[in-house]
Amino acid sequence: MSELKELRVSNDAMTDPQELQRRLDDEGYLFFKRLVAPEKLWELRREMMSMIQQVGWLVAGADPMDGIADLNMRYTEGDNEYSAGYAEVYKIENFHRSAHWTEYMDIVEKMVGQTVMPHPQKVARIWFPKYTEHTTPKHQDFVHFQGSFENITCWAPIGDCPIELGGLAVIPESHKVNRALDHHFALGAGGLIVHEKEHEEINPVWHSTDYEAGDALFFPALTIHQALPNYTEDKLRLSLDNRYMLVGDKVAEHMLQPHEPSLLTWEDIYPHWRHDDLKYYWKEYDNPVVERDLSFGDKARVEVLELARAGNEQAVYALQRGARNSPDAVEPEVFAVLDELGVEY
Ligand SMILES: O=C(O)CCC(=O)C(=O)O
Ligand SMILES: [Fe+2]
Repeated sequence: MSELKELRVSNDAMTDPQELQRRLDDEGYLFFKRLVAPEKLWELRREMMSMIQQVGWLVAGADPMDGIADLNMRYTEGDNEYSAGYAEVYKIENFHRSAHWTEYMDIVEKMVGQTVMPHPQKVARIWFPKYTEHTTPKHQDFVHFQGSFENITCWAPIGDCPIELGGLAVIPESHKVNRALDHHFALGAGGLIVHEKEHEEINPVWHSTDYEAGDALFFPALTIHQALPNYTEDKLRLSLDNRYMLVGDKVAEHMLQPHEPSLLTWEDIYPHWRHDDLKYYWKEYDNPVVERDLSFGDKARVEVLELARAGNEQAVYALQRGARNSPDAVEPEVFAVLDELGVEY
């Protein structure tokens, strides 16, 4: 990325819903400094990082708040080892509850001018340093989370997140393409990348910032964004990315389930909670559930095979990882290509 510009801060418009709606329509994102009291994020960080230390991903004996990664353990979504650790973090009640904090809910309601609710599926990202080829690639959230273009993503670091720790970057106004764009295979989280330069109507100027605890970035489902690489020597990046939907709007079936890399069901999660109010809270709402559109992933699965055959290293790695981690779920062709290439798995 050649140059990063600063995100525009919208705290000045926080009490002016019409201005928020205008900026969201016009710029395709809203960014707030200290939307939530930092202490709330620090408390959540202590709980989540302590669990991350317990699963062995942080240096033993160090203060968990510092998030110092054990560099022998570098995992990402798609690795079984990632799933094992993520599952423990995913059971934390306060992590799920944070998406329901009134600070987030109120501001989303103001920016869309309607009643909203968080998707049942909550997402945390635990990003290892020196693992930059797995960074979340450029994409539109619609290809993953689907349901409705009206969904709003909230990305928030759990702690401070300076540029080098790998926060989120967006292309302002990219939502104006007004459609889900073609995405291609990529190695990073989510596995799908969009090439913004293929679309003349997009001005590919990336914006980000040195995030601080309590800051929050919001954007609709079509805004192109990516994570920046975690270039730190040894620090884990910990962040929330949750999605809000209009009450009564469509929701894709998979968003009613826990985030897939956790490999958990709600029945695995709920026994670890102290309160009942958020268990199956969405069942009180009458949101039409729509089938998941598998075409985005299917297209990338064809592409990755072609790329691997042509010797693309990232594609070969992706196939190898699939064959190793979920041998029962991958197509026979994956094994055929790996065998053809003489690659072990
Ligand atoms: O945090 C990341 O690495 C990815 C976040 C993202 O794509 C999102 O918030 O939608
Ligand atoms: Fe995203």
